[in-house]
Amino acid sequence: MSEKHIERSYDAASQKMIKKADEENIKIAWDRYDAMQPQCGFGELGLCCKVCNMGPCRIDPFGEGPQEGVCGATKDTIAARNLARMIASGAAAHSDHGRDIAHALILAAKGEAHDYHLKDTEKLKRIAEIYGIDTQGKSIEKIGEELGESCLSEFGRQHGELRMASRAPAKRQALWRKLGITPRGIDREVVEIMHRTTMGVDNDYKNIINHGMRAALADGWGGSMIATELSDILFGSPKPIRATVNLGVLKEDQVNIVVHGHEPTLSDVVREAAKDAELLELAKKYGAKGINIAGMCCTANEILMRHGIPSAGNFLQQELAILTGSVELMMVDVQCIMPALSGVANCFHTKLVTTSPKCKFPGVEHMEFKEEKALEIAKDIIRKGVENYKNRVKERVDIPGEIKGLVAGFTTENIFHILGGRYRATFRPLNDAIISGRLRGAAGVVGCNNPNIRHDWAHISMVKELIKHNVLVVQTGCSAIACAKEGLLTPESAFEYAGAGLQEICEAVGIPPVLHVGSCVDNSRILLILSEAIKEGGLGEDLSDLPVAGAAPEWMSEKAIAIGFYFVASGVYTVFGTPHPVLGSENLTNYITNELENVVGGKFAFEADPIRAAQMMIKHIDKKREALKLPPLMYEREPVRMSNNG
Ligand code: SF4
Ligand code: MSK
Repeated sequence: MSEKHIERSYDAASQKMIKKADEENIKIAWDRYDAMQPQCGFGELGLCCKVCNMGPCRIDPFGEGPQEGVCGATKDTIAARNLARMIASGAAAHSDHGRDIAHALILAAKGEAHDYHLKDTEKLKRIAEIYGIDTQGKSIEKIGEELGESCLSEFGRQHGELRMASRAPAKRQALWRKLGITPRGIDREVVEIMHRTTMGVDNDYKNIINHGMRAALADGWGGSMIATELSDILFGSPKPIRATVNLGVLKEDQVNIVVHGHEPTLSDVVREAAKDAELLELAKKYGAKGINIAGMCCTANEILMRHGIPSAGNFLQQELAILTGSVELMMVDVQCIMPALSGVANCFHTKLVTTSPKCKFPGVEHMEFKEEKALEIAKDIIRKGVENYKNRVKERVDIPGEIKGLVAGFTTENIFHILGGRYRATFRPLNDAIISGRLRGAAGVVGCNNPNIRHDWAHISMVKELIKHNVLVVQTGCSAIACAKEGLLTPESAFEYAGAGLQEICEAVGIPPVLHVGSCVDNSRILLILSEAIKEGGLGEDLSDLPVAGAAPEWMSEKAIAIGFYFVASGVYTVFGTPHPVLGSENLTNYITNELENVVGGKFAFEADPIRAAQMMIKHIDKKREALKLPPLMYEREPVRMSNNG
């Protein structure tokens, strides 16, 4: 393996496929990234504006050229507007996902989508209560329909407050009200960003960002939370489940179908359809031993968490999966789907199929998904994959052997049960572990991959450093998949990597030191875990009192910016690997990385070195422990190193 391939990814399976791409002269994300160098400095610093036709305008970062746009906008205004628009896009993406799930729930409840059933009826009633729905004497279907409609109305709500935001601690809600950033309607806050940031409206960078936080909160405590909760109701709440991850989950002797994107609506039935006797028979006819469904990105996380369907990898592995030469069909829905996929698929026999009216590619077959005919459409898609097996070129098949086991499927509710034991569901043992100093605190490590950082390396290095210092880690998205590939998402990994206190807890309760809580919208689960910890008592009154921190070490998506802002606006210190595009404005940079702490209790930091970033998070956790007057940590020594079988 050459230096170049090793430098690009930490993951051995990916290195092999990157090498193969090189040998076959197939351009993939890293090559396109290199070809893009040097990237636009104005864009990187947030100093380019094209919101009106007097522009585009750019501010000279060296102070020698123009310092104002044609309209007079300063670097502070321009950079803040650009950042706020990133929040708007990210919040829109998550929330539109939530809207689609609400729509699917209504169809299922009305009996118009026969392939779906309301699976978690207990949660249905609990969430219905939050929406003030009287459940007495009503059928499950009626409650489901009313809840779906109530959630849908949250998107267009014009007055009042989002109902889900009432789940935050009282002190936090009061602060949001005082600051005027309690989210009203989900769509409303996103639209208002677009209004404020158009030419000639909001020129005060702080005012722009404060509204950005409101829209981000509408995502985390609104659209994303609706997506998570209604998915649990419709597809079943996850439970801890063992599964496998990495390109090695693809099978040499089976039809491989990869489901990629974000939404669980189609992938959940694809999994069902793959068991169809007629399709299995057809696969045999073509010489395949079966039909293998594997996930990619967050669609993978959705079906991994609920059904243990293997994950072929994370964001930067989508092209690499096709490069194995073993994928008959890749089916995509929405978000994080590289436009380059069609070109790479054309180099192999792989069929790419789009399924959402929101996501089409020129020249790529579109098989539109409709909830009303979910299973039928899923079978049609699989059939296409099965029929494509005969076109597989055996000599080009090259599946890296790397594969790891993991435990996924943790949620706010089941952590509650696991910790409290069988008879008394409670967060008490978690709070007590932190209060007594056995656990230092907790961290959420989430987000994407980005060719500007060695693939997976930052996630894995950061998480190892955190657990070594007795910080319990919760993860979502591509970050969770990265750490799963390193074996960190198994209970056994505690013995190898965790500090002594965390090790004790993992051993006593049988959990991994790194908990996979789902897809990107499931970051809302982390908000609720934090809220439950406050409710349990002994760790302060507000989320900003908790000894916790967040991070997105390899972020690339606008959605990561929205997530970052809803954590910061909820009071959480959050470290990003590479900076937001704001460094061209010293004022804006100072506002979000410094002053914001006095406003909302949380703030951002930017640090590319994952170990240093982890240490910054640990320092912050220790600062919070001190403020809570918690006793010193029980274990400051290095972790006990034991082999997996010892
Ligand atoms: Fe230039 Fe102002 Fe128009 Fe932006 S809004 S493009 S800074 S004139
Ligand atoms: S899929 S948003 S690359 S985490 Fe959610 Fe991964 Fe980031 Fe997409």
